[in-house]
Amino acid sequence: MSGGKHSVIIDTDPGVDDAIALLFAFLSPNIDIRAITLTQGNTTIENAFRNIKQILAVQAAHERYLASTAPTDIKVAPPAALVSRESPVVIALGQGIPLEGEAEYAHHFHGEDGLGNYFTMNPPNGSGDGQTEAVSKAAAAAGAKTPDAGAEGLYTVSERSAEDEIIHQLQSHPDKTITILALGPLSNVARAMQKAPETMKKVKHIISMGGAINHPGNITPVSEFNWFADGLAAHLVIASSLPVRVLPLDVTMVSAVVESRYLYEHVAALSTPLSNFVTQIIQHILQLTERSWGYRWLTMHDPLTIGCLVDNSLVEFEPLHFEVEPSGKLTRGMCIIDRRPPKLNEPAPAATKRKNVEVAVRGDTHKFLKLFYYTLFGLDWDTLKKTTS
Ligand SMILES: [Ca+2]
Repeated sequence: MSGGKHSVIIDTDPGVDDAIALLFAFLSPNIDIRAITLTQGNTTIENAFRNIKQILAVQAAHERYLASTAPTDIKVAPPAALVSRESPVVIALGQGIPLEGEAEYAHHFHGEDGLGNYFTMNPPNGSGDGQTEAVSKAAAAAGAKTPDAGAEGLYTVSERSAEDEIIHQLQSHPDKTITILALGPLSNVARAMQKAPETMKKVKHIISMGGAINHPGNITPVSEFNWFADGLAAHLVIASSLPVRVLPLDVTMVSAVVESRYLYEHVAALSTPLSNFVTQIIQHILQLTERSWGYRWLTMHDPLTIGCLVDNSLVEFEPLHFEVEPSGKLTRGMCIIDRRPPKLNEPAPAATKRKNVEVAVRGDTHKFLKLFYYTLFGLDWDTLKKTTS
């Protein structure tokens, strides 16, 4: 594990794997969430707001469940990160549009609500904050005093926009102590850069899940979704002089693959508020991948992005100079790498360029799965492997 606590702003477009990543972050003792900033991406900004409230409600119900359960019932007792926080989580809303052009969504993949059609399976109970029966029941079963409280009291909505909240957080903390974990399109981060370039220099790292270096794209032949969805924002962030780390598809598609048979055989059996939620939100994607490609896997792009901070030995980064195409007709969001050989009597092009962007080149799959199953579900990956049919 890396030493000490990491103070983070999570910029997210929740999103099925974002939802799992957020729960993973809440349950990781060395992650301290200073703010959650919402962006359009997998879904609309309105859905993103509804989804984050649901995710917080699930986490709260899960913590109540853990508090009310005998320690032998579930093997891990993570810190009550959310319910016992001194102050509610700050949520700030982004503008809901990319820097240029129309918003791109991924409803075909993440469901119409962005959470795998969770709200169709669990209609809101009319409390007005998107709270669902499923969470109310789970909270009540766990002995919550106010099971219908939902996510209320767990968060405050910032009066600032997402980009202003990012700037505010950086201004209110010492230099190089805040990391931005960017799990969606980089619209909010780029807007903060445009608005307050000097303040943004206080950031410790911007870690962006995005891009495809040598891997095929997942939205166009050459582009990964987040960087395609706001090509200009990705271009500006990568071209900036800020310390940026990137987790491209090259690593997430290899090192963060979770097979559904483990989830359904072992995780579903736990029947905790958290395991019920996770096994429901993944159904839509699994049906889709099985129908289209014949397999039932999930790629945990965003959880791996949290994981690389939780345990700094999980992912290996190397410097790479490249640019992101901001607006090309066929190539928006593509990573442009200068692979030309050196000219005669001149240093290689790459050697003459700035290298402050580090790109993930390898991930430790076994370590990730160990951390993933243990943190979220208190399960041991090595035991699961041996006992799954
Ligand atoms: Ca995401």
